[in-house]
Amino acid sequence: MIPRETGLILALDVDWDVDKSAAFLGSINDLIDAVKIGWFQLLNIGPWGIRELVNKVGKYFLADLKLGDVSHINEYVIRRIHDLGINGIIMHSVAGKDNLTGPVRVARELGVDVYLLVSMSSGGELYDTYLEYNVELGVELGVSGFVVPATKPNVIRRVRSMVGGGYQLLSPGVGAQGGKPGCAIANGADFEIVGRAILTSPDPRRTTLDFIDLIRKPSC
Ligand code: O7M
Repeated sequence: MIPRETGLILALDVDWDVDKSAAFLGSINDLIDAVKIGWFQLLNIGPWGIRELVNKVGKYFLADLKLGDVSHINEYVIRRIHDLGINGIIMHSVAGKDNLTGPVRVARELGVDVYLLVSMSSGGELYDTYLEYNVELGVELGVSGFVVPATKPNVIRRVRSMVGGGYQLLSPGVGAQGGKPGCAIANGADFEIVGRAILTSPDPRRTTLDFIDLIRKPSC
């Protein structure tokens, strides 16, 4: 599980090198609970760059690969993610039970948290049609939590009411995509995921502090 202090996860969607990323994270390290990395890092600094970044920063790292392949490929990716020192991974629930059961078990054995994507901040109409099925599947598999969009507060409320308090709900779509800071948490999320609103700010630390202020007194 992601240790919760501020309730804020940074989506590090940047093509920066390791040193620039580490310096940026150092400037807001005390304000965020986790760093979400993904294709930007994989395609720009590569696995060994990611490993170096993880070692330098000393924070909870979440790999957002939206993994959704067949079982043996998913398992391979999870093992490699674990080798890089990453703590959690995001998987697509639409991959279905047969493709998720083994990988979630492997992740649990390795101590890697799995967060299941069950709805998307834009589009994702098939996801929303099968929301209940996917959430029940995640509970049955024993995932750590779910990704639920800040742009769809009713979905956050529905998922929270289904799973109770034992699962972490991570909510992207805050800021640049229109989600109001604090609103996802007011509706039942544990963490709000923010990328561009912080990354493109002229004063990222100030902006991060502003987000935290709003998250601390959650409202819509
Ligand atoms: O704050 P932004 O809009 O700059 O970035 C949003 C981040 O959240 C970005 O990293 C996306 O990949 C991610 N995200 C969504 O925007 N929408 C979704 O439905 C799901 C995610 C996500 O985090 O999935 C795990």
